[in-house]
Parts: sequence; C-alpha cells; structure tokens
Amino acid sequence: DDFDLVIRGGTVVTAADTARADVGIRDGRIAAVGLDLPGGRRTIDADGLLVMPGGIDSHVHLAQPAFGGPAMADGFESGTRSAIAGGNTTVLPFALQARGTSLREAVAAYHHEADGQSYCDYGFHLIVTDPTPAVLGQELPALVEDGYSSLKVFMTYDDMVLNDRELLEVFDAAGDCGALVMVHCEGYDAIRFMTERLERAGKTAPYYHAVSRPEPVEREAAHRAITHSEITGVPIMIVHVSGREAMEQIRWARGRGLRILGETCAQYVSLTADDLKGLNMDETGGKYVCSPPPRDRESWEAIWNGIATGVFQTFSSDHCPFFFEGPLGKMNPKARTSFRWVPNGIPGVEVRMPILFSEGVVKARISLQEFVALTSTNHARIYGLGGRKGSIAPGHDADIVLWDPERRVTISQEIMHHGADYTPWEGFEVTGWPQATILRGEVVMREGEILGARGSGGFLRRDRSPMAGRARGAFA
Ligand code: DUC
Ligand code: ZN
Ligand code: ZN
Ligand code: ZN
Repeated sequence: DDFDLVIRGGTVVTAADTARADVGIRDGRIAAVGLDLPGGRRTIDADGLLVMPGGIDSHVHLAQPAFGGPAMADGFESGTRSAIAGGNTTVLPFALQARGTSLREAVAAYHHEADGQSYCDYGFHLIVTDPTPAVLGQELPALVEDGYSSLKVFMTYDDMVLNDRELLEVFDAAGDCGALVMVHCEGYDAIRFMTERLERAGKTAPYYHAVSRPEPVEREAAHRAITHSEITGVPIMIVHVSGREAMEQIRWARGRGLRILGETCAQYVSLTADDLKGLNMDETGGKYVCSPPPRDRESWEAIWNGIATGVFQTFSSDHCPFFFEGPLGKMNPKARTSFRWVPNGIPGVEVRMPILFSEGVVKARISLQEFVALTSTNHARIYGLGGRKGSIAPGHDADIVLWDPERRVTISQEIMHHGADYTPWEGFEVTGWPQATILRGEVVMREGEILGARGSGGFLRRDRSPMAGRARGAFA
C-alpha cells in the first residue's frame, strides 16, 4: 500500500481550490492528496511548482486529410509528442467521415493512425459529412455507445458543409442518442460570395482570407445553428468563437434558456488579421490562415470578457498544422493563385496552455482555478471524461502537469515538438511553462525532453456528455 510516486511540496491547483499538498499516486491513479504523505517508491520535489491536471485539448486535428488540400503536418506520433511537451495528457482529435463512406470506416481509419503511435491519451469526435438515415439512425447511436460520444458538423467547406435540413437531422439524431454536437459556424454562401468578389478584384493574397469571412459571417451561422438547436431541443457547442459577434449570439441564446456551450482558442487572444498580411502582403501571411480568422485587438478584449463572464467553457488550440514550405505546404503553387486554396489551420497544441497562463493568469485576467477549468476540467466534464480525467482528486487518472509559473520562454520553432516547419507564435514571449508532464503516473516529458514511449497513450472510450441529449421544453 505504498505509493508508486509522491509529488511533494507543490501547490496543487484544481478548478475548485489551490492548496499546498502532496499527491500520492498508485497504479496510475491519484490515491491521496494530503499533507505530509508517507514516502513512495519515487518522489518528485515540486517545491515552487504548480501541480495541475494535465491539459485536455478537446479540439485538435491529427492525420486528417485536410480541408481539401495538402496532408497534415502532424500524425498522432508528432502531434501527441507536441501535446505532452505543452503540458497536455489527453487530446480529442476528429475522425472525419469522407462522403460516400460510413462513420465506422472513418473511425477504423483514424484508429489505424493513432493506436500504438500516441504519447498521450486520446478519444475521437466524429465529423459527420454524409448524414444518411443509416448513418444517423444506426451508426451514430452504436458509436456513441462505443465511446465516440461527440460529433462535429460544418456550415462551410465544399467537402463537409451541411445544409439546414441536414443540420436539423443531425441535431435531432444526436438528441435521440445523446451525442454532443459541435458546430463550425461560418456561412458557406456568404464566404463563396465574398471570395469570388475578392478574386475578381485581384485580391488573392493570404490576407484576403480574413476579409472573405468577416465576423458577420460567423455571427449569422451561429444564430442559425442556435435556431436549429432551439427547434430540435438539442444543445450544441459552438467551437472556435473568434470575437464579439458570435459571443453575443451565445449570450442571447442563454438568456432564452437555451443550452449553448462555447469554445474559444489561443489565436483569438493573441493573433490578428494583420498577421495575415505577412511581411508585406506576401505569402508569409499564409502562416496565419485559419478559420475563423483571427480578428483584432478589440476582439481579444471581447474574448477575455467572454472568458470572465462564462460565455466560454473551453479554451482549445484547434491545432490543425500544415507545412509552410514546399510543394505540399500552405503556400503550394495553387495556394499562391488565391487565398481560397491555402489550407485553413495552424499548429498550437504545444503553446495553448502557456499562452492562456501568460496572457490570462499572469496578466490577472483569470484565476488559477479558471485556468484549470478552461484547459482541463471543463473539457473532461463536457466530453464525457468526468471522474476520470481533469482533476487532482482520488480515483482520477494521475494525469498531471508540473508548471513553473515564473519560467520565461520565447516561443520559437526551434523548441517546438510538432511536425510543422514553423510556429505562428515565433518570438512571442510567455511567462509560465510546463516543467514536466505526467501521464497516468509516468513522467512522459521533463524540461522539454520526451521521456514517454510512443504508444503509451491509449484510446479513451468516453461516456455520454452530461450536457447532451434532449433539453426539456423543446418544440420537438
Ligand atoms: N475548422 C477547424 O475546426 N479547424 C481548422 C479549420 C476549420 O475550419
Ligand atoms: Zn498504416
Ligand atoms: Zn471548424
Ligand atoms: Zn478545428
């Protein structure tokens, strides 16, 4: 009944409390949190460090044939390596259904990529692009039962967009089987219209990506998704909210008693559309092309306000990495002809927690409790991992990040562990950095060095979300 590992003398932070305490770990789980715990077979001195739940990044893309363009820069090996280097112990990537194929085939393909390759634990959200009656009526309920308890739908992109009827059908089916619905809110028609108008005017540089999808495009789609949620009585999570306009829709919906959840990401408090101008309206702006695009500094303040007032439950990376250089990079020959061909997405899983800590906690915009809730606990609760992940409490997996709150780091490609050949945050200075990452009681990263074994991360069968299912008072 000895502990396998005792983390001694640190400051334990959960979404509820901060306390000086030791953490005793046995068989990969937290066995005790207390004062002066007896010795374990191994001891880590955490004096001066914060002892927090390992990060859970519930929005990352790995090995996903990407948005109609080049292959992704991260598969599960490099993507999860980058994740643990950034203090994370769980990621939730997507299993994308290709149209004309089944959800089961998608899940099998992504397991083939992930199983035995991952440095941290992982589960999958489904991306539904072909919502046939068989997919919604048979496959989806069976997959939810098997632990794939959330799905994402898109309101834009040729190869993924669903029309309103299809969105309603998916929401309704999700309500029946208790899947949590994540929605990419940007309107397809408006983007097409804006894109073609810009191209006709010769405005094809990466910067015009941001111009082609302004905030009203996101706001309109958010409103439409919320309306579909109300009509079907099915809660939704609006992902990657970029600014005030979509936030206001969430507030409005909550005021009506609707259960609408919100996610924002590091890029929406640290990058701007001006970054897409590159050095001089040149191709280097392509490094920042993601969707929705980053906005401006006033938007950052709006997002901080949304974080402080509970609009957002989760803070994710939307890690969606592409190479910059080369014929298969973001600025591939076709992408140079127009922003419309630049693959949308940026690598961020490794810097999500440092950016939120530095910009949020260090600058006194959020508390340590909010930091833990936004980076870990809420992700676990919302996505069906409550009681297992996301807290430092007896019975939970011993997934822990030892955080040095004073360490100053200048983010650069040189210190990243991802597969991409650049980071959009090159030169960005942060205070606070993960000193070690512990996955189910094993130190898998220390001082930037990867100590875990490839394949030590396992698949997580997730429970149904407590937020999902049919809300009472629905029209349906
Ligand atoms: N949506 C995402 O969630 N990630 C990258 C690009 C996109 O459109
Ligand atoms: Zn293979
Ligand atoms: Zn999206
Ligand atoms: Zn995404």
